[in-house]
Amino acid sequence: MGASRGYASHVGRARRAREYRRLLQSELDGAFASGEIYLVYQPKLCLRRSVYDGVEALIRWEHPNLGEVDRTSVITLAEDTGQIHALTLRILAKVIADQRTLMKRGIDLCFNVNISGKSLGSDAFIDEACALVGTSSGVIGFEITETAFIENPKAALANFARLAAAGIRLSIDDYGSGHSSLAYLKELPADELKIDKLFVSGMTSSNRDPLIVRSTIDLAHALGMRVVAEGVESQATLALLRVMGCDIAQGFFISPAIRICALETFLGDAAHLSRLTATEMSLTPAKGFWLRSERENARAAVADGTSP
Ligand code: G
Ligand code: MN
Repeated sequence: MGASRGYASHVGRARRAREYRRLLQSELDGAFASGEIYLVYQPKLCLRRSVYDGVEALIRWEHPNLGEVDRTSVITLAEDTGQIHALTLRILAKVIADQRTLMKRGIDLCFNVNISGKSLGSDAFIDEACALVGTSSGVIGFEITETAFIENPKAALANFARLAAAGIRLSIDDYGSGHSSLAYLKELPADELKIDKLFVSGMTSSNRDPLIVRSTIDLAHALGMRVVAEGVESQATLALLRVMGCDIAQGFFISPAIRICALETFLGDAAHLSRLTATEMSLTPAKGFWLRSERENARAAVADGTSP
């Protein structure tokens, strides 16, 4: 009896999930046009020059009946239905228009767009994307995860090189969380490596995360890439990233993703920027602790008599 009720509720859930997908799929195109789907921008802070040097565009879908639709499900759905290329091109066109609006007001920022692995594999998508970027007034960046190279590495690599040749700034997104491979780092002409928030958000409460972040910063620098830490949620993490020589920080501590109208106000908030870039940020334990390996710290603790 219990088993059959369990089965029935499973079937019910699966049916509801299918209906939900069908509903969203049929509404996806119209939702962008009507403004239910809109873009928000998350600022990136340059730690060397103490300025904002770019923003990442993210989509939001506020459905009138379903509420906020999870961003990842929208992307997965669009990938499954083949709508992803058209959706990304619409996002890109809107980003270029928003960038031009800010440019007219004297704000020159690099605007980043997330590109699905499916789109990286499509020559037709790359043609259209390059043509659109050719109409932009500033620097456009594409963020691409390493998983984009798994299905058809040859086509993805060739298209990645085409994007680089078109002057698009390329970032390897969510580094370390998926199928990270040093072989890709060796091959890809990327400008930027974005360390996944998985390693960054717990950096000052874990022993290993700061070591992984520090080594990744060194690795990326050795390969000539700038490093962005994603998921910076505290002052201590920001201070530690600066000590480690990280180039750029992004995360809720700096700002969540905000609408274009709020972005201009945010960028003009000098008091917030000076709090974020204050050189005297506190770091506990002291900086040396975070720059040493676990073994060196254990040895130092024995020498100081502070070892348990
Ligand atoms: O895959 P990608 O790294 O592009 O995704 C960015 C996502 O990370 C967005 O959904 C955004 O809301 C989320 N995000 C941005 N900053 C932070 C942060 O400081 N902490 C956490 N947990 N999530 C964040
Ligand atoms: Mn991204």
